[in-house]
Amino acid sequence: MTANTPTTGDSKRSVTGVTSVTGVTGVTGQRIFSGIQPSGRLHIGNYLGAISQFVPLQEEYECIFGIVDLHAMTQLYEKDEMSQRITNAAVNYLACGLDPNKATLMLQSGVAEHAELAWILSTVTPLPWIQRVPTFKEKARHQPDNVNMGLLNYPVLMAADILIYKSVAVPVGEDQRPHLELTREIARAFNARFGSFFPEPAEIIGSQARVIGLDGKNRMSKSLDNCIYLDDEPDVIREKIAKQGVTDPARVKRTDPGNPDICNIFTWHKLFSTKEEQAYCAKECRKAGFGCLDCKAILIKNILAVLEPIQERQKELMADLDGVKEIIRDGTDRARKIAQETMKEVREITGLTYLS
Ligand code: AQP
Repeated sequence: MTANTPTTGDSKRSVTGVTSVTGVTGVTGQRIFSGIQPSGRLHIGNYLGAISQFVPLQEEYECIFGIVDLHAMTQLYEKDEMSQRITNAAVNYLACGLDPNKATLMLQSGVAEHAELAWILSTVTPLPWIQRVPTFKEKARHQPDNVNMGLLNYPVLMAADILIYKSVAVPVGEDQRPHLELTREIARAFNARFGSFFPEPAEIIGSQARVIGLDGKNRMSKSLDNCIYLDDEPDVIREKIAKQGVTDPARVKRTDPGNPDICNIFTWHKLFSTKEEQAYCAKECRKAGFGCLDCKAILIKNILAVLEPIQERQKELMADLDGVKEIIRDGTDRARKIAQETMKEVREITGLTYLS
């Protein structure tokens, strides 16, 4: 992505293992689901790794994009914060280009069938499959005082989010790959036990599937203090990048030549700057022709250029929060109808029909 192209275009997106999805245009009935948990404000990792992929997909597929608040409950939060976070996710989905006339934007807790299907899927999921998921181990490490059953069940609920819409593919960042693999395994286990029913969803992994945070080592993540948020003010972004943005650790003095290959700021240049700017920064860095702050100034300009139209749109949406809520309510109602149809079938094929 360069400063002039605020979304990842088709040419940059590489689609993994989904021949039925790549290059197919105007196909109806091919449904895609993806979600973002409102566990904090959305950041440029969520944008580059997920939302920027969603925007072109809504032109070709029947897309359902969720704000998956039940997932966010696996972390501690203040009750009054949840609505604010849901608003932030909804506003950012829309500000980044999701069109409610093309895609369905829904709230997970508004469709109770997600949790119902998750329970049924958990009964065909062997415990060792869940215990080996790397994200569970990572989360347990990050929140040792709150290793709850929800964390363990997270991938099963995610499988339900996807399968309840019989989705054929799921656009996600790299960290979600093990969850998608598990979703396919769970679909296979269900189909093996009750007969062929769920499609095995493919993953759509973009070219910017793992954006590293300001700390230069961890994936940018809401629960780590290493994010540029989509609604950070320009001055905040300038200060964060200037003060917290980790560069080549071996470049101590302005006169030391640097190595862009091990500099996270240079990794970000690859996401936001033109090829010419990248070449210029690499050259000046290697010969100590300029300092890290000069290099960062070019990056800051480009990040701000990408965020400017998004932030303008955020302001318009924030001025009409009733309108935003209506969009989510409509989308949730639409999603619920599909989910209820699926659950009716699931109840039939699993024998849960005694009262019907
Ligand atoms: N750093 C990232 N680079 C690329 N893609 C990313 N995604 C998240 N972080 C990055 C993708 O964004 C989508 C929504 O993710 P999520 O918010 O539901 O959950 P997450 O992956 O756990 O994101 P966070 O920020 O790390 O949240 P916390 O800290 O609450 O766990 C997914 O497609 C994800 O791949």
